[in-house]
Amino acid sequence: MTSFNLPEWSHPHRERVLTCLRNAFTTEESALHQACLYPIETGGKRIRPLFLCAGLEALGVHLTADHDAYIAGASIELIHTYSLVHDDLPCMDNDDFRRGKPTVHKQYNEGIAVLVGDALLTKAFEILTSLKTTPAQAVQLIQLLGKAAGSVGMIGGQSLDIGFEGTIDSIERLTKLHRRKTGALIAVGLEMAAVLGQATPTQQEALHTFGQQIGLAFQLADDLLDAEEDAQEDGPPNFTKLLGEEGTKTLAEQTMKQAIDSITELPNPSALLALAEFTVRRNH
Ligand code: GRG
Repeated sequence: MTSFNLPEWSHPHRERVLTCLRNAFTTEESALHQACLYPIETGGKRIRPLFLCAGLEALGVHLTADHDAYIAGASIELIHTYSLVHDDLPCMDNDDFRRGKPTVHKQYNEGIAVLVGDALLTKAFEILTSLKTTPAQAVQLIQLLGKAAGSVGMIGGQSLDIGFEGTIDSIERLTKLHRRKTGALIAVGLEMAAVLGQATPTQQEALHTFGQQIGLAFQLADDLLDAEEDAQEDGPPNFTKLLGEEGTKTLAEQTMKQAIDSITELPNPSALLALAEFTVRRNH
């Protein structure tokens, strides 16, 4: 276990990302913007932007308060937030509460929840056009986010999850599902860090491997947290149903170790290592 103080390290990064998220919806006062701020203000771990920040630090980049990392991190968090808003809708998971508060369609109504999700999604790409980086790098980031959020990323994973591509009856198919549904949006932070931090090809490869493995490890840990609840459901299989709790725990630790092993040679990997451990051993 590392002695790195993750809460202390995270605090300023989370605050700066939150400022970018708020700025995105305070340009004009409207009822819709108020509704968009509702799921933003209910919090969450902001782990996806934190991976981006830690990835940049791993490359030796010092993050000043106005660094592009925060807008790029906010763009990932906007996609994540929209996915939760839409996933909670009655036509998907039909959840009444998220983070201890009424879901957006309960607080407002279903139509507004669809619009809030759409507005968060489109805002993610809009804010990426305001980066200080070169246009070529901005285009690269937009492309990475589009791929991670879309049909070969998060949405592709959701399509597998709701059974649109056939039954999920093996570890291979379940792994593919989660690499897309959950992993892609975590991995993209590391890919963005490589672009913003002008990583060498070797460093790019290290961050890519780390992102792939930690994205999967995040979902393995999530399945373990949900194991009790899921055991009673008839829903689609998950890792604990296919591998058992001990098997899932072992795979999560192995996957985390593969992630960690890939980045130890980077100039300053401490925050990334601490985030990797938190990802797998968290209790929320
Ligand atoms: C667009 C409808 C639609 C679905 C896309 C990502 C997704 C598919 C749905 C969201 C629901 C879900 C259970 C996703 C799995 C990933 C996951 C564990 C999300 C929770 O992420 P955390 O733990 O949440 O980072 P916080 O609350 O901390 O932000």
